[in-house]
Amino acid sequence: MQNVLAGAGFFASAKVLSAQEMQMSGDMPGMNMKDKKGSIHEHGSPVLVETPDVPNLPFRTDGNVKEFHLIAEPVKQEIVPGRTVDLWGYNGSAPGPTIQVNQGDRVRVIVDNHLPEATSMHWHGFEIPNEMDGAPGASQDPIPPGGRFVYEFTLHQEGTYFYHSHMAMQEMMGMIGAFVMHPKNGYKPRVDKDFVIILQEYAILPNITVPNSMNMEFNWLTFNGKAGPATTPLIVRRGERVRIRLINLGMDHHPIHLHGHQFVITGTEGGRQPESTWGPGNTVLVGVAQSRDIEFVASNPGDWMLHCHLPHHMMNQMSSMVGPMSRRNGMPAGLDMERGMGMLRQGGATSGENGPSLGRGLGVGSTAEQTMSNSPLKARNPMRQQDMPDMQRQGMQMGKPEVSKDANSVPGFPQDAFMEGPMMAMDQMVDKPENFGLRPGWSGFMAGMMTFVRVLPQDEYDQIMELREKKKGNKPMKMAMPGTEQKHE
Ligand SMILES: [Cu+2]
Repeated sequence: MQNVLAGAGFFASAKVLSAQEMQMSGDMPGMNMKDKKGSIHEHGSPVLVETPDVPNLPFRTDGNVKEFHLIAEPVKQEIVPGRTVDLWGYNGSAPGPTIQVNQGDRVRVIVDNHLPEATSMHWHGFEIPNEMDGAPGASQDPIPPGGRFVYEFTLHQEGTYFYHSHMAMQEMMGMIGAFVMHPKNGYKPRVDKDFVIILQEYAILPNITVPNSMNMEFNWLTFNGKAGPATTPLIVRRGERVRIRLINLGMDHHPIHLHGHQFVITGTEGGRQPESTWGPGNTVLVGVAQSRDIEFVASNPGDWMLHCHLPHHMMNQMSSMVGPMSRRNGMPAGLDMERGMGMLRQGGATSGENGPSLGRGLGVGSTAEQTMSNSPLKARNPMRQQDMPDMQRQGMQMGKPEVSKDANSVPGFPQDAFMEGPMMAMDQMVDKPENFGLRPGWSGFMAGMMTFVRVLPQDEYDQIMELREKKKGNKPMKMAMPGTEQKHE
């Protein structure tokens, strides 16, 4: 099992290091437990964590030091099929690659800055010497564009930590990555599967690829840099014990909810929590700058949703109602999306026209919504017939409009941001081994911070693992490192 977990992303970010540098030593966390007397049976060997859609960062060994190399750089990232955006991240990925070490390790991280502006790397929650803290101005000079800073420290902690740029606006461009410290003595009870999910949010207008890091309303919500249905489900065998490590860096707190199971919160951004604090739940609030480890026994077979429960975080490209309506009867069309959301289309954020207007509750953003009566409306054909073949050619599955005949007489219909017309699914466009066997049309109902925990019987589990191996053989880069194709060549 460990090989499967270690394989997928691990060699993928090799691009970062040159061939000689890529000395893949055998002492990855979890692996070296084996040659220590009795530790496997006593404590259970820790499983490597898997960060779906994000690679692991390889290291080289220099004496007793594990040396990692991170490059802060602009990243092209496809968050759903057809929506590639310009983020900033590390080594071609936003969030950056996951670092895994063992408690007690001496670690060196070389940080190169390939951004057009200064950056700094903060090791969130690490108990390390002050000069290694990465607080710009306080503990070091910012790393200039083209510059490098070498961090080195010994880690006595264990748990789910992370690294991030300590420039506030860069955090909102994607600059975070997971940093897992495996405990010297394995946690009890041991888990069979261990996942990391990083929660992020972006404000990106249609036809624009750059997040507005100043905006306070977010219309793209991601798990590991992907929005549903492009997120990759967590695949587990029925009966396995599962840990999911949730990390949040953004402007919002996210209540993450799991269907079909109760879990316990076993860790925070401060490491493992005593078992006496564990109580059952199914929703965990992951606040900004926090991490939460949850654990459960996957005893209930099926495809279970795991998602943020803020309603607006279960949507993609959310926008206020704009433009001409397909249903209207004396109803104003409202203003354009930018003004509705308080976002800028042209000019700098500090320009005369825009400056005072940006942000939640300020200026035009708070006044653009027109009052509209939800009075009875007249229905029109919700989808122009001539548009349908084109969308189908792109892999969209068009269903039947699910609107009742008397919809217009029901107060409250249609709702703001309601996508009128049939649900659109894109099962084929997001096809991957982990989605194999999902209910046809499933993708039409997944958006934003949503994925599945798929609790599978042995045979279905094996089938997906086989497909995964096959796919890895075909095009490992694509699967392990989204966005790099565009970036590095
Ligand atoms: Cu949320």
